Amino acid sequence: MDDHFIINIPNEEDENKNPDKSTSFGSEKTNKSLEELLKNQGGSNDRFSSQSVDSYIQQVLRTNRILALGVGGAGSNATNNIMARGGILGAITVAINTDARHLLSTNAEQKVLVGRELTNGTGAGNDPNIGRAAAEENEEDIRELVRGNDLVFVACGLGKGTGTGAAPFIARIAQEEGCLVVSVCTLPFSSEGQPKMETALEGLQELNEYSNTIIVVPNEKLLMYAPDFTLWDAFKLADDVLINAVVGLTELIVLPARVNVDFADTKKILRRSGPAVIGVGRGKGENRSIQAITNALSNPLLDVDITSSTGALVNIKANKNISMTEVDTITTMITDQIHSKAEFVWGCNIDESMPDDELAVTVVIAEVSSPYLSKPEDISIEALWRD
Ligand SMILES: Nc1nc2c(ncn2[C@@H]2O[C@H](COP(=O)(O)OP(=O)(O)OP(=O)(O)O)[C@@H](O)[C@H]2O)c(=O)[nH]1
Ligand SMILES: [Mg+2]
Repeated sequence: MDDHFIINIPNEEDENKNPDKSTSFGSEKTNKSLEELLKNQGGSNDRFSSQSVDSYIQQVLRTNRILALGVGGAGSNATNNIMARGGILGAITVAINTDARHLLSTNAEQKVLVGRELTNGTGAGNDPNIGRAAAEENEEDIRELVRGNDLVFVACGLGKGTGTGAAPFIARIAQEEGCLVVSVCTLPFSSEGQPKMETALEGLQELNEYSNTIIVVPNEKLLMYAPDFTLWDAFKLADDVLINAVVGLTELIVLPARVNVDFADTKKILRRSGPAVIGVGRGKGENRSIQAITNALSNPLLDVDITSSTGALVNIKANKNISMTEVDTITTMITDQIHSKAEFVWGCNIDESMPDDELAVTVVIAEVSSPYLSKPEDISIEALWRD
């Protein structure tokens, strides 16, 4: 995945547009304050703090004004996994949690401990009301964090306290601050019990309300996909989907393209409210275009009906040898499947580092119908887990 990342040198104008926030939310200083908190719970009155992780990378990240927020335990783990792959050059990762111990072990570039007064750094204890109240306690910090960003990803696992309660509140604040909000969330395994799924579905409705676009990853589907996986492997697979959504969309915006999908195009599609799917696929050899788009569209985790979609974005990445016929094959395979009047934007990155015979496709299909976002009274949890 490394070849997906590029470095943009920020210019002065961009610098001014997005002042350095590393002094407020940087990981290193936050870690120190978390350590103090854990040593002496409630003792110090330090707020979350800051330090630059790497000034050059921070500059790069500031240029694009994209934040990837991981909320709660699962969300923070997703930011860890992003960092383990080298981060996303184009977005800043931020972990937000009520759980000080977990936050301390997180490698996100910035961190925010929320609800310190309320929970004293001990987590939201499965209660979304505590999660929401914790985020409310730090409303001004959250506003400061998101202000001036164009696009904010909100990633979380729904079903417990912090992610379920705090993520919708954070999404609302980001929208109020004028950011485009794309949420990516998981739903619990059936083995976690029906009450968790009920909590998750309530949180999902609320999160959807404050997100321009929402991508739902149903954990239970992972087991159908890979029944012999350990829990750890299954979580990692869900994390991959979360990460692909964040990285894939960031790339669509920040990679320089021969035929450019710019942020305005992306916004036009993502501004629509509702569930979306994102697929990433690669192809090799003679049929690389068909292979790449088939792989991108056939991820079993992205379990929704796309025929009613009214907007799609596709970004194609290949070496200079890509032909017009290949572009046509890819775009036609998408437009054939979505609504005939759908708005459709495609772009093409010429990437010299791609092997000659390979091609990669990222596709975002907006406004799809999702069974998880039906009216609550029409949802049967058993059917969702069974089907
Ligand atoms: N993909 C993925 N899902 C996870 C992971 N950890 C937990 N989950 C899922 O996310 C849901 C919420 O768990 P957490 O994120 O740990 O909960 P939280 O938001 O921190 O809430 P509290 O701990 O109650 O404050 C769980 O019910 C699981 O379904 C993870 O590492 N990866
Ligand atoms: Mg937690």
